[in-house]
Amino acid sequence: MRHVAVAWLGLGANLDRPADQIRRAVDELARHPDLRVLALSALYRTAPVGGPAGQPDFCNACLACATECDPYTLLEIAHAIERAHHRTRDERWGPRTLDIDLLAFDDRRLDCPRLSLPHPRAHERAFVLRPLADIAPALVLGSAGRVTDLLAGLNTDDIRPWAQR
Ligand code: PH2
Ligand code: MG
Ligand code: MG
Repeated sequence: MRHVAVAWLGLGANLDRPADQIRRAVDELARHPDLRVLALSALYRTAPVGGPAGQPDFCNACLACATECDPYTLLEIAHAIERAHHRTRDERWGPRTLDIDLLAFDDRRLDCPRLSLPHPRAHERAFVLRPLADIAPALVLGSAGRVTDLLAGLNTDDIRPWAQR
């Protein structure tokens, strides 16, 4: 039997009804034959970090899934779903209909141009750690440490439940 890995994904959107983009992406991941969704966080409204001034708030969430795929295949699945949501890559950290990032994959460490694991900025981003803490509080992100410990050191004033304005 092949190894079943657990992968943690971060989802973000701030264009074209962001929460609908996230909910549809979760459905698409759940329907994918090579993935089994294990857990989904709440949806959060988060202030944009980086990118152009004045871009809309993001909807962010995190999801855990089991898969027999390797990390590169999972990344390709994520990119295919982004493309189906008309994701364009015009500007770094600019507004987008859907972003799906691989945050961690078992306890694998990878550092290559296409993919780094754990995600190299996840440990410093409250918009990633707040939803991730819903589903994987004890997850260790490489040498950065445990999700809840990392989150405790960050300002979360700009992170609210999605429905609350
Ligand atoms: N994603 C980024 C850059 N900035 N800010 C928020 N609040 N949420 C995101 O998902 C996000 C961001 C790059 O992927
Ligand atoms: Mg991202
Ligand atoms: Mg991305």
